[in-house]
Amino acid sequence: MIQLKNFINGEFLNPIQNQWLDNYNPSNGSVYGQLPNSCLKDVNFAYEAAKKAFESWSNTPIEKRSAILLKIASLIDDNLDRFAEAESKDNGKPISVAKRLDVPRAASNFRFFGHAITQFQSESHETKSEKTINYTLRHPLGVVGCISPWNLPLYLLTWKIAPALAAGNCVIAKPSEITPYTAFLLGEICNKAGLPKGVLNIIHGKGANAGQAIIEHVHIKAISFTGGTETGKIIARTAAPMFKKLSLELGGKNPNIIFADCDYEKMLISTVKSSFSNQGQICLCGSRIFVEASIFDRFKTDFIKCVSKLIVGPPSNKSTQIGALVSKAHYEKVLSFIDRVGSDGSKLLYGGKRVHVKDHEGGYYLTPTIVQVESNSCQLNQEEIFGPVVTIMPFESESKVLEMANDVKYGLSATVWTNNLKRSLFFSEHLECGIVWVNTWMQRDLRTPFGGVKSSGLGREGGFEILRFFTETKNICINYK
Ligand code: TXE
Repeated sequence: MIQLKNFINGEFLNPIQNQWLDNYNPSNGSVYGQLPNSCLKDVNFAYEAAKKAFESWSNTPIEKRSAILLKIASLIDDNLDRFAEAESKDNGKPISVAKRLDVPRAASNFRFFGHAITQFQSESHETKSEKTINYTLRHPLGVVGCISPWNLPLYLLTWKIAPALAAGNCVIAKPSEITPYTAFLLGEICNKAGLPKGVLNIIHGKGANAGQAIIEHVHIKAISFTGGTETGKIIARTAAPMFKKLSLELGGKNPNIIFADCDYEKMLISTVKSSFSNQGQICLCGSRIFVEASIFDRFKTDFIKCVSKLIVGPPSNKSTQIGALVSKAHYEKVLSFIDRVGSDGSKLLYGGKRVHVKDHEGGYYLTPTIVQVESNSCQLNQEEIFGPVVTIMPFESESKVLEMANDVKYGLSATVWTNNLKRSLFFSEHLECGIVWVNTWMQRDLRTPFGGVKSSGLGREGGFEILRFFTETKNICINYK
């Protein structure tokens, strides 16, 4: 049994009330470890450590802060296999995905913000006629909270922690209780890299206890959160009256719009990825596929053919392309959506079945699933399933597909496949979302703003946007007449 601990003030500690949660391996449904079920007392203890560390960390020269972040990045690289194995075991994702995507990206997050902070500037504005010069200072906020989900555990945790630390803040982080393992390993790396004690504190436990204690803490100045929209609402309700800064990256129900004039082969390969990568458990997955009517039948045949070749299997197998879903509860949620197929005119085209994997009988495996729907207003098109389930439907006109793409409460990302420049510019302008990909999917440049509109969230992460979020702006006006 692996027993994880909280990381507070550079030390690995048991939860104060000595309460523990089981940690499950979704590839076979077994309990393989325990994690702290932390409470308000643990959060308060972490806050005291963070508060004490703040004075020194916020005054540490940028070059030194940057060097420590770069060191963390290279230590993550050095421990690629260890991190990837932990991530795959905890989350059920194929080990190949953890090695290729999750862990390298966690290292990139630290590397990127280690460099970005050295280039982060403030502005000055001179008004000659008035003889004034204004300049802007950007101070770190103090102690901030970072709360992350289970789908890309280390990747999303570090996407928040790295900029917060780079900007000179101290952090209390809470990874998802469903996937805590790599966050635990990160503590050790931070000590090795020379991150001073108390600058980063990692608390494990349930959202309703440890998470809620972080968002309710009067002196925690900002909350950066990625997770479900319903949790986002709770966080907003709690933190907004306290005037905390909030960055919320929530759910998505992203359209993937395919026009007949696209580069067909490229689109097909990418659409398989955008539908089923990470078992469809990425907020950016294109779960509503709209196909121009003239190529709908051809697409349907080819898409089913490609998807049927995807290998569902144990995450530890190198050849596995679709691993296990993250937890029993999530598996059941996804299955409940599949159970509704047919009730509203929708038709199961492929998959929709539990997969029994030899020697992993208790695991949460599902065939990638394709459903043809009649209307965009059906539940399958309106609710976030967050699993390996996509819908497809044909469209006749640009105006109709744009209307359907936008007719959903979410607005995170969209993909458009076309070789018509005017059309791609038109859709890029009119799609209601924070990110549009034209003729590609999930190509990420860490300098770009990342986030959504409507129920997909509030604020932007990435690049200088998140460094602005993690700093307080003060303007100074000097009259030099
Ligand atoms: O996420 P939660 P869940 C979507 C997806 C999924 C649904 C629910 O549709 O089915 O959300 O997933 C912490 N105060 N996404 O329930 O609960 C929690 O401990 C403070 C989309 O697993 O939102 C965890 O660390 N924190 C998404 C984190 O919030 C609280 C990724 C996320 O968990 C809290 C994951 C509280 N009151 C799920 N309650 C994306 N946008 O990528 C929970 N938490």
